[in-house]
Amino acid sequence: TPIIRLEDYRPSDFLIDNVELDVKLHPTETRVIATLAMRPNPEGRTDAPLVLDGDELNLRTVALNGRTLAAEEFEASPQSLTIAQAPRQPFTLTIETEINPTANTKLMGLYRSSGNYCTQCEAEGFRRITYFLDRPDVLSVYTTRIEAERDDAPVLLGNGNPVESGTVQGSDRHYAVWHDPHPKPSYLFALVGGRLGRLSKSFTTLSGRAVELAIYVEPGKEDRADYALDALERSMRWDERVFGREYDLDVFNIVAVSDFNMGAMENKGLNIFNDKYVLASPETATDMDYAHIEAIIAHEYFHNWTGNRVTCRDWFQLCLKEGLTVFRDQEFSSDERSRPVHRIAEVKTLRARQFLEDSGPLAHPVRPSQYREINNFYTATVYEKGAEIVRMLKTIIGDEDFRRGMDVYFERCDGTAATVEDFLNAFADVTRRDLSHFARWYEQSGTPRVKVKGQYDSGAQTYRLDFAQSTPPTPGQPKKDAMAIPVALGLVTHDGSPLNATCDRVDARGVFLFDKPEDGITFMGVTSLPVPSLFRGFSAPVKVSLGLPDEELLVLLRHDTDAFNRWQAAQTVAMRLLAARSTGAEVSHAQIDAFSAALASFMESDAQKDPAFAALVITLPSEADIAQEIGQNVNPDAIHRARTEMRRRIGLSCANHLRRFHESLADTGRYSPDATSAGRRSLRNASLDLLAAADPSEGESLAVRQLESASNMTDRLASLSVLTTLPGAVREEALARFGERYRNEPLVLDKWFTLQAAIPEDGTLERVKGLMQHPAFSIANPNRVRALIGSFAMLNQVQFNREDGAGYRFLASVVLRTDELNPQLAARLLTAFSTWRMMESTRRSHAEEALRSIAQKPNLSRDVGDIVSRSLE
Ligand code: DPP
Ligand code: ZN
Repeated sequence: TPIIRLEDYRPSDFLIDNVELDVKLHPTETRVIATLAMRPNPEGRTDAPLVLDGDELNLRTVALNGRTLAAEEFEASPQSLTIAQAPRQPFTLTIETEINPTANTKLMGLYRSSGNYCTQCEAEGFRRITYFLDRPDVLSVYTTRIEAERDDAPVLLGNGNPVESGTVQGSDRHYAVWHDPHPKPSYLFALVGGRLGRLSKSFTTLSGRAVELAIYVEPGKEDRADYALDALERSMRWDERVFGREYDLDVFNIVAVSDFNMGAMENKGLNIFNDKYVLASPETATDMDYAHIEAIIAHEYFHNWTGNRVTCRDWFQLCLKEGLTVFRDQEFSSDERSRPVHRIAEVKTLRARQFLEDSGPLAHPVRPSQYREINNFYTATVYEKGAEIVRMLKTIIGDEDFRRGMDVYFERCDGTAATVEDFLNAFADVTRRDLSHFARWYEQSGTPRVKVKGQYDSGAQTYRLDFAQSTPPTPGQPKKDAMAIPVALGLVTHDGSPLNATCDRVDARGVFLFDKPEDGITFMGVTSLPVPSLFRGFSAPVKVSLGLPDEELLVLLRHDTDAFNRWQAAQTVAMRLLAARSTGAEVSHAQIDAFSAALASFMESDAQKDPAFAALVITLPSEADIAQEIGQNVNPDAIHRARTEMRRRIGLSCANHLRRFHESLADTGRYSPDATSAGRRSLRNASLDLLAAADPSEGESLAVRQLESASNMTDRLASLSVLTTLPGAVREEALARFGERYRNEPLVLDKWFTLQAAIPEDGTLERVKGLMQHPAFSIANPNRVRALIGSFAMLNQVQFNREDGAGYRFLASVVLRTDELNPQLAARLLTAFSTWRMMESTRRSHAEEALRSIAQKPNLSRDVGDIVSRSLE
């Protein structure tokens, strides 16, 4: 397959100013008539043929300025439509295609989900509806007429505002016409037709525009959309308040569908969501589900300005909208919830997904320079590291200049398809700073390592910090440059008393900009030996090594003013102990006891003040995190044993605190998804987990009692999760009853699939295969596949990475099967292999064999072909 390169970008030779679509919906023979008002692009080539993109299309007729073209006047295949002699002045092209939504299992373009019609066009799905210049720098005004059988699809939705609807004379069909006045790229097109329930609310924007907000769901589930609707309203207010951005249409519609490749999609005025990120009730959704719904509703809404009003020139600029919009949704969630707790959650995700990606064969820059399949670049690097870059920019230039730069960016780029350069230029102009060095964050892949050494001079009362940075090689980038790394830092005294130290290299906001391979800074007026608190709030996406002994790090847990670094200190000490234990290094009981004692004293003094934070502090790094820290010759069994043993030790030495939390934070019967209530539940359930590790029989009886009495899904699922760590009849019976109770709730059964797929025992692979036969499982539904197979491969370190290779062979077979139906889904599953090179040699060779067995198959999709070949490179 060809490689597409950023350096080869050139503007489109033609433009499409106006699009009129006439879509006659039919389960297997949908007719689409596209009338395109086109003209040559003044910035394009003057002699170029007109080449429109297609994908699996069936062309019926094509007409130029109203005249039907004869067969020799164009060239058509399912993949393209070429007119060699296109006019050099404005012209109208009318194209009729026929498509089969029922046969569309790729879930790209127009397809059916639970009997409803819906679309997904990002990145290149519009070309599966009609031939088009399917690239984000071609912006058009769309008018869409949708027609369907009234009984089959009573609800008909399109982008923009509704303009007309009615009955088709003499038939049982009806139609609706939608007009979107905002020029947009084709990837933001959407339509929906189906039988849907509706929940709505009126909203008035800051400047007084009346907007009707509506969420469409499976009929009967309207009451499960109220939290999403509330989150939408809060997002709209927040964007007005924090970024000065208002909504710009008369309606804002969200539709929840059950078959969806992504989380959600920001189509103009018509967001389409995976129902997992809309539907919630205390009985069916956990606190984490509520938090995700809030974040994703906000994310897609925020795209209206960062993505839609200002879109991307080409797909290399994906981070321009995604990184920025993730940053915006993170800020929203931080304002709506607890900022430090949310920051820790963000960083946990970043490390688990992006650092992992950056250290393996799929590492790529935030703005890639080449791709074979763009669907494979909707990654943690583009999204999460992309957001970290925006955050660093804000840290470096300060809040006020950041807001001014954003205003300039919106003002300059509104209505255009922009680039990362356009974005950075707005900030460079506002601050008169040269941001060219900072821009390297977009180009250079890999996670920088920062080594820090501290030295105290008690005579001079100075404290010196020496920094050195390096970035390991990544695919295509053997040599790395030094990055511009903002280090937010401070010094902490051993007893927590304040210190009036100063350093002229640290700005008023407490930030040192470390932008050379090596540098050092000196604090003056340091009256006692301090502990440095570095990268406060995780001010840069780097890995830090600082040779402080455990007891000094634990000073930070006690006394740092920065909550992130308090948590980080505990994690660092835990990680040292876990990595050492996992690799057979000597760890004294005294070391573990000292750590447990520090946790116990933290629980004593702090846990009640902020239970959500406390829950994070007492939760050990995951097995996958430990594997990443070890980085080579990984034995997942040894990691599992080490972590289980450490949980047991902490559970034993902190049992009294843990029991107290579990009792005092008990379910009140009145569920509220707010962050404070959720935090209490998370501490309660983290306590239960450690108690069960320390004393399985006590844990089992507590968990069974909680499972039976829980009044909400969070507590119920947490207790079932604890039970899955305790083999035996009680667990099996609890699982069976849960499965029976929720047999008609697919989203709840997904959680049940996930828990079972994650059981770290030898029988799990057979269990997973058995669950694939469960009536609720479907290989064609992405949520089901991710819940069962994805969880097995991504969460179950010991069983996916079985020493006999059976886990790898199983995943390979599912990938091949899925690839025939849904390549995007298959490629996503396949990324579970990205850790294979860090395994010990037996596992490594089994994994390589499994990957080669995939690579050898003929007719792989471009999605899977790309991931498998990069994984083996
Ligand atoms: N739907 C995906 C997102 O919002 C891609 N745009 O991130
Ligand atoms: Zn997005």
